[in-house]
Amino acid sequence: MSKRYTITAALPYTNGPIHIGHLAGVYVPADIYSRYLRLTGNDVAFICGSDEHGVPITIKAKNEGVSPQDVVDKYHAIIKKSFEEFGISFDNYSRTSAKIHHETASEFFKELYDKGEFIEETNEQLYDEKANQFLADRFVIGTCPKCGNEESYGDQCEKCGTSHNATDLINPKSAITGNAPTLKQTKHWFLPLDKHEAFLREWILDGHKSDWKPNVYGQVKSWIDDGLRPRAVTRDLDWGIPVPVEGAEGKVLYVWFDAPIGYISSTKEWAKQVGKDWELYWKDKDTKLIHFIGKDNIVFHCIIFPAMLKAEGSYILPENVPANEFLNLEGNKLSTSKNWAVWLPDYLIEFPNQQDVLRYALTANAPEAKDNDFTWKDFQARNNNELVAIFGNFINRVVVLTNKYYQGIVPAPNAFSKIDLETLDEVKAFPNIISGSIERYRFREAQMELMNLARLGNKYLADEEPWKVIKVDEARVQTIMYVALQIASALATLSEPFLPFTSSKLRNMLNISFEPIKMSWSDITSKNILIPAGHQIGEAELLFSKIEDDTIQKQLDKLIASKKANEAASKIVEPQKDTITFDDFTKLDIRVGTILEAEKMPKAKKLFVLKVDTGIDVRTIVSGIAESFTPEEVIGKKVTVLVNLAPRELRGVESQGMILMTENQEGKLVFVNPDDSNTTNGLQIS
Ligand code: B3M
Ligand code: ZN
Repeated sequence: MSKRYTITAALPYTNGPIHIGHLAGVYVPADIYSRYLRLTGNDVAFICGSDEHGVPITIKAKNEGVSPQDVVDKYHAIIKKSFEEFGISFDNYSRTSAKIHHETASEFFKELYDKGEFIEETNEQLYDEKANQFLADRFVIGTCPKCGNEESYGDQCEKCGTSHNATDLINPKSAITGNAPTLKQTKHWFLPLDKHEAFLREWILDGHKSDWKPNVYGQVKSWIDDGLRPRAVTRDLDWGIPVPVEGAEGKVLYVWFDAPIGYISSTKEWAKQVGKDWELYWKDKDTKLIHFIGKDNIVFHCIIFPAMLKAEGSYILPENVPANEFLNLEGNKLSTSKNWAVWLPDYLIEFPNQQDVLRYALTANAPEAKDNDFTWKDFQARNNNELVAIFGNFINRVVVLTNKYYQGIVPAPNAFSKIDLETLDEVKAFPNIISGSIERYRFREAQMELMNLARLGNKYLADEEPWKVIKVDEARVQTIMYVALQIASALATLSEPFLPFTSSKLRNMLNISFEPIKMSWSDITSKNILIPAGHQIGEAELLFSKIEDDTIQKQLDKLIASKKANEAASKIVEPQKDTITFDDFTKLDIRVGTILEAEKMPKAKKLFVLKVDTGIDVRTIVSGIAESFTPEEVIGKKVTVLVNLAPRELRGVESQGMILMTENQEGKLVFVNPDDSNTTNGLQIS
C-alpha cells in the first residue's frame, strides 16, 4: 500500500565542500531509501538544504577575511552541485538563509514563546574580554564534563556525543583568542527539556526500543538517564536568525534551534513549487517522518527537535532516526582542517562519470553499526572484482550476445530446463530480500544481495555457456539468452536505488524505461516476463571499467602529501621571548668548556651529572640532557657554559652553572657548539 514519507537528510554546514564521510554516513543511505520508496510506489518528499548559520561558518569567514554570507554563498553552490552530480535525488535542496526559512523559524519560535514554552533567564555566560564577545558553541573549547575529552565544544562533545551548556565545560578556553573566558550576565530563552522528559521516555525508551538502531537508542537513553535540563535556544551572536521578540536585540536563534526547522521550510518551498500541501508532509499522522543523520547529530534529532515539535503541538514526530557511525579514511579520522578527506569535487576530476563506483564502495563499507574505514585498495577491489568482473561482465555478455545472435531482438524461449526454472524463481525472490534489508536500514546487506543477483546471472551464463552451445543447439541458446535477459532486466530495476547512473544506462541499453514496459519492484516477483520476446534492445555500452594500480597510487600519494603537510604545520615554532637590554645580556658570563666526565643521575631519567672544565676551574653541572645523549657521546665535547648562574641543588647535587642547548629544526636537542653552528631556534637553557 502506498504511504506518504517525509525523508530528511542532515543539513550540511556550509563551511566547506562535501567529502566521502558525509556521503557514506547520511546522503547515500537516505538516497537509497528514498529511491527505493519511490520505486515501490510511495509518495516521497526527500528534503535537505544548507545549514548556513552557526559558529563554524562565522569562524570560517573570520579566517578567510570575508563575510559569513560570502562563505555560505560559495559553499552552498558547491555542495548543491556535488549532490546533483552524485545523484542524490532530493525533491528539494534549500538553504537556511532563504527568506522562507527565516520566516518559518521565527514563527516557530514566536509560537512557542506565546505558548509560554520557554524560560526567560538572565544568567552568567562565558565571555571573551579581548574579542568582546560571548563564547558559545564552537567559540569555546574545554574539557567535557562527561568523558574528559579536552577538546569538547561549548554545545557538544564530539567524542561522546553529549550535548551540554558552555558553562559546563571544565577549563574553558576561547577558540578566538585562546584566553580563559570570564563570566558576564546576559538574557536568554531556554527550552525546558526536563519538562518533556516523561514524554521522551515513553515515546523513545518505551516505544522505540526495538525498531531504532541500537547506537541511536543507546545514546538517547544515556542522555535521558543523565537527566534533562533546560537548554538555551538563543545566542549572543550577529550571524543567524534574529530572536523575534522584544528585548532580544543582538541575539539570534541557536543554530540547532533553527536548522531542523530547515526541514520544514525546505518542504514548504518544494510544496509551493509543485503545488502540494506541505502540511500533509509534517502534520498528517499517516505520514512517516524519517531523519537520516550522522552520529554527532543524534541528541538534536531525537531529543531537542522532537521536544520542540511536541511543544508546538501540531507536528508529527519522527518514526525513525537512522544515524550512522563515522567513516575513517585509510585508518585515520576524516578531517577537514587536516585535509584528510576525499572531497567530492576532487573525486570527479580523478574519476569522471564514476559516481556509482564511489556510491557502491561507500555502501559496501558503510559505517552502519560501527565506525568503518575507507581505503583506496578496497575501492579498487570493489570496482574491479565486483562491479567490473560480476555486474558489468554479466550485462556485457548478455547484450553483446543478444546483438550478435539475434540482432538485438529478445529471442523466444523454448523448453525451460530445471536450472532455467530454478534460476527464474530465484530472481523472483530478490525484490523481497532487498526490500527487507532496506526497510531495516541495512543498506550494505541490501546492496550485497543486489550483487548476488548479478552473481546469479554471471554463474548462469558461465554454466550454460551459450557461446559454446550455439555451435550445436541453437534452440537451447534462445532459451538461455531469454533467461539471462530477464535477469538483466531485473538488475536494471533493482540497482536503481544503489547505482542510479548504471541503472539508467542499463535501461537504455535494454531499451526499457520504467515506461512503457512498466516495471516496478514488485513486478519482478509477480510477473513471469520482464522483457518479452521480440523486444529490441540497444547496443552494448561499458558499465564499469577497470581501475589500474597507478590510479590508486596517485590517490594514496595525495594523502601522503597531506600527512607531510600536516606534520610540517603542526611543528610549533616557539614565539620570541620578551626583549632584554644589552646590560641584561652582558651580565651573562658565557665560556667555552669541555665535558670531562658524564654520569647518569640515579633515579632521574633526564639528568646527567657532568664534570666540566670551564677554563677557570673544573666544576659539577647537572644537565637535563640524559634522554637525548649517552655519556659516551658527550664526554670530551666542547660546550658553551653559563658560569655565573647562581648554584642550585638538584637531587642533592649542587649544580654550578649551565650547559647551553637548543633545538634544531627536527626538534632534536643539540649543543650550542662553540665550533660550529647547528643551532636554529632561540637559545634554550637545559
Ligand atoms: N549542520 C551538523 C553537521 O553538519 C548540522 C546538521 C544540521 S541538521 C538539522 O554535522
Ligand atoms: Zn564527552
